[in-house]
Amino acid sequence: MANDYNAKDIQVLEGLDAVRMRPGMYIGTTGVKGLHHILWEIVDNSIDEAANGFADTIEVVVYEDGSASVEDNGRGIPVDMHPTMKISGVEVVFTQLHAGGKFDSHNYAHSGGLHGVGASVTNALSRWTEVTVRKNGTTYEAKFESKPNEKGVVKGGVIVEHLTDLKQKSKKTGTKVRFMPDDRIFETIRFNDEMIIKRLKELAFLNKGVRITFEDRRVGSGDGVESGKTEFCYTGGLKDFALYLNESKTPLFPNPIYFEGKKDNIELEAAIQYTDAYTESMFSYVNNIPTTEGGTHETGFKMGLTKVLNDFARKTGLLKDKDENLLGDDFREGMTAIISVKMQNVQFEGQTKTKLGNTEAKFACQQITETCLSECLEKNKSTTEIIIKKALLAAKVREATRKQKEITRAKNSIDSFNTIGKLKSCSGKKPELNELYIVEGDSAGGTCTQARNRSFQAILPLRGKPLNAEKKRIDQVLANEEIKSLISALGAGLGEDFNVDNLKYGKVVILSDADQDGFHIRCILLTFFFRYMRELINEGHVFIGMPPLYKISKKDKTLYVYSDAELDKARAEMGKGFEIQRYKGLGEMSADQLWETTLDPERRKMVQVGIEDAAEADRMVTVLMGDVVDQRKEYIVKHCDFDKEDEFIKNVK
Ligand code: TTJ
Repeated sequence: MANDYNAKDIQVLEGLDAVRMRPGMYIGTTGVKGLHHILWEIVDNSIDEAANGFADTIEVVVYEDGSASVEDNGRGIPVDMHPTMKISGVEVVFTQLHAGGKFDSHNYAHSGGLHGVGASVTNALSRWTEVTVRKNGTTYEAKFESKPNEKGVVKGGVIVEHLTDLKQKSKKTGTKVRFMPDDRIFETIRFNDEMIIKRLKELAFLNKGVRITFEDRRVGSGDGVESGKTEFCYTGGLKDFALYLNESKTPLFPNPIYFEGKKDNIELEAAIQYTDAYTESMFSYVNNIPTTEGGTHETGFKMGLTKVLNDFARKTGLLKDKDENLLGDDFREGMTAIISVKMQNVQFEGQTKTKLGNTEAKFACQQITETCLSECLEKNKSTTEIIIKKALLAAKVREATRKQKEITRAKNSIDSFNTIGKLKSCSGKKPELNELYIVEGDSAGGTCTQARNRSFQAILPLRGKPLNAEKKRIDQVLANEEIKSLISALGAGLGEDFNVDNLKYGKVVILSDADQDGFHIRCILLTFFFRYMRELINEGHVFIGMPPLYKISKKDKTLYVYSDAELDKARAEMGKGFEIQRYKGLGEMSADQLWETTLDPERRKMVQVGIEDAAEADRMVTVLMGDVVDQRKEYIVKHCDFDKEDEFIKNVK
């Protein structure tokens, strides 16, 4: 029983020095991501308490000194003595690795996967940690510090003040933890408002009714977020999440479908809304962790959805006896769906360990979806009809485009890739070492072809603009010559059929001019990859080539400058008497210069494209590439900071 939980239930496994020795093993990196990871470790505990119905408010604060705190109004961490360790429950939680009760399945229904290394990891990697617990009508406090011992070795998270009863009467209950990340461990200890807000908002969607607040008390924090308190609380949970994701799309019905159910100790919660879009936007979570690569829960949900909708289509006569069942793809065109699964013993697989592997989740999610979704659809006949009619149309188009696809596929297999369109192929036989440069225009393409190293660099010049995939259905996308040559050059198929294993190039580099047109082409290509070849981005194959903006030269010295922010630095470095040349386009460079500055792996600069947050990226692509102009303007004004680009521009070998 959850209420009998006390200090003796907390399992003990390991000491904290291991964490300081190898932080990467516990939090992945000591960069900005790792810094936030130790905050999420703390937040997760409060979320668990809320998910179990014992807390409804979580407050996160970043202070002037750079420390952060998390406070909830739950039952408070146990304060009684641990029977064998002779320290309080609080001290066990913060000084023993893996302690926290989360790993003891009878107390908490769910255990974290990626997170869930425990609050002790946060303590180990902090300069100091202060814990305040309110319960039993009083207030308790404990303090920990990381500092050098007699031998000069820094010991992490050492108890400096045992849990003490402050004898402050309090009717409230709850836990507050404030910690100062250790700058001897992390590359940066500056918390990022934008990252925190993004995750807290997501957690608020995933845990309906929980009020989560954030306050940055640093002066002029300048993270692009206005100061003051931000509050998230969504009584609709995933339903509100779906509405949020579809804000700049056109929904086909106002009220998202929502259901939750449980089977074999696996809980599934789902929200579904359809829009007039042509692509599918599906997001899944397991124990509040995003599963970007999908997995068994998604598969089960999709199978259930397809089955239920096909059954309804037959029952209502929209599908006749002679007709074949519609495909899952047909039912998912224009679908925005979020599913959230809570379960134990999660196993993550895949390239980035964000794919659920548990086979039992497939069956459970399929069953729950079949039962609950058919109930929802039964109650909302008009919504059901809208969905099925949209799917019927999608199937019709699919049939019509099948031929088109076949042509593309045939082209893929017949043409050896040095004869496709305008592609200037390379001679290397190892795809992973080969690079495809997508270049704007025939003239720049020609210079690149002269400049490149033929053994591993292929050039694909694009004539004019490729098509904006956001505004078109797949058949129209496929009819576009530029896109067709791109698909066949990459050789890995498209959409559902995309298979990254068949990719002919390890790096796909977009090389366009640093002007309006060039940016537009870059956006169009990224949108296409995002909608139809997402794995290409997820697995890190996509890069943006960075030709220099300026050449600064003196008699004996030449500097190439890749951003406006860098220009002042370069000027200072040159001293007096230099010449600046601004490159307006790739076409202005000679083949030699292009090789030196942009193509040579030893010297070139590129930006690797990644997707941090697929849900947010989806919204953003719709805002930026879709039809609603006002929203786009607002977004660009709010979010564009071109100086920031600098930190992403790196040499990539
Ligand atoms: C466990 O069962 C007895 C009553 O308290 C339960 C518990 O530990 N609740 C709890 C822990 N609520 N909040 C926390 C918590 C909050 C923060 C901010 C940090 C940590 C490590 C735990």
